[in-house]
Amino acid sequence: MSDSLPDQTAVDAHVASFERELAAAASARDAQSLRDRYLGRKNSIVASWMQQIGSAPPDQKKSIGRYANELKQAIEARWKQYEETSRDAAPAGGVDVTLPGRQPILGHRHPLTVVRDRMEEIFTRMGFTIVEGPEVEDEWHCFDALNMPAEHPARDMQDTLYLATPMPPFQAGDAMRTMLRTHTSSMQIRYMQTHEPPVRIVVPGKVYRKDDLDLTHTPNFTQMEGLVVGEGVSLADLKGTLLAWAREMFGERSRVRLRPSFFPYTEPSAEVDISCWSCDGAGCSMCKQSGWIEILGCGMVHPAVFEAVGYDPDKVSGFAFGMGMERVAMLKYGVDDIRLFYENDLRFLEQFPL
Ligand code: 2NL
Repeated sequence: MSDSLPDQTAVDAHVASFERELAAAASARDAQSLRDRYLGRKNSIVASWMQQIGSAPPDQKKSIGRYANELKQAIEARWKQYEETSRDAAPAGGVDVTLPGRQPILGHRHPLTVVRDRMEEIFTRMGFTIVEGPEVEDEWHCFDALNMPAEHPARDMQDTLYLATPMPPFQAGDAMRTMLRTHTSSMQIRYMQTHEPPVRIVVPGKVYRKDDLDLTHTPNFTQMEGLVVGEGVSLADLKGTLLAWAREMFGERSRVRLRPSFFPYTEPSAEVDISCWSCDGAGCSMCKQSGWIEILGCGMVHPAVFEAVGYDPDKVSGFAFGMGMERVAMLKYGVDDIRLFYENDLRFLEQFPL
């Protein structure tokens, strides 16, 4: 058709076929080469019409020039329209620099980190210092200093993960074995060895026990223990501290109750229940109709522990408590399987607050 004589019929026919082909273009690249076939500087239909002006008889030059310009403007107008609509539709293979940037996928705190951060915030406001310590320990800091003598069942190979390679200063064959700490209490011992009372610390961190996996056990879990030592520190201080924590963590209507229990490192010892935040103590499926939820263990520091670290049990007293943060997170968020915290499944992890 580029050979046909430029006239109104030829202009209309070219515009119509340009429109048809442009509508059928499969990609931005196809559309661009179509445009070049009609409007390009060389070998295009418009270019060949422009060339014909030069070789045409003088009386036809003007009308050929008019039709060539009319064709050029009509194709340009349709091309401009196409560019404007395809910008909104983001053509395949095209990059539109005017579009807003892609939202990067932001990371997300792990639910155990959410709970730990909240706990640290609460205890910091109550005047506690956050202390961390080694996960690889010796038996003295983990057991002996905590009033757990050699024959204590927790020291059994069945329950504790011992390391084959002793850490300095211990040597192979020494009575003192190297182990993964079974609670963070070993760090409270280290802290008392290096600090005089008063003491007010919380120690969060990973602990290890030789447990098999099930709904409520993993071989490592995250603990937070607290320790307060000073002159005249009482059981009332312990209960008041835990009540203040519970009201921050589970709501201001929370009440706490202590039930007698046993730990070698505290005397007296207690299990702590919090009034059910789901039914406010009336009884529901969450608290198994009891109105109370067991959450942690605590007690007054045993005099033997003070003697081990060089404190005088006649001068100072103190309380301690410990809890599993997985348990706190499971209760707070209604998670029924502890293993979910360690499987790194995004469908689980993305359900928690940022
Ligand atoms: C629990 C119970 C507890 C302690 C931890 C402690 C530490 C020192 C002295 C005395 Cl240095 N006690 N810690 C006391 C009572 C309970 O933890 O259920 N933990 C997961």
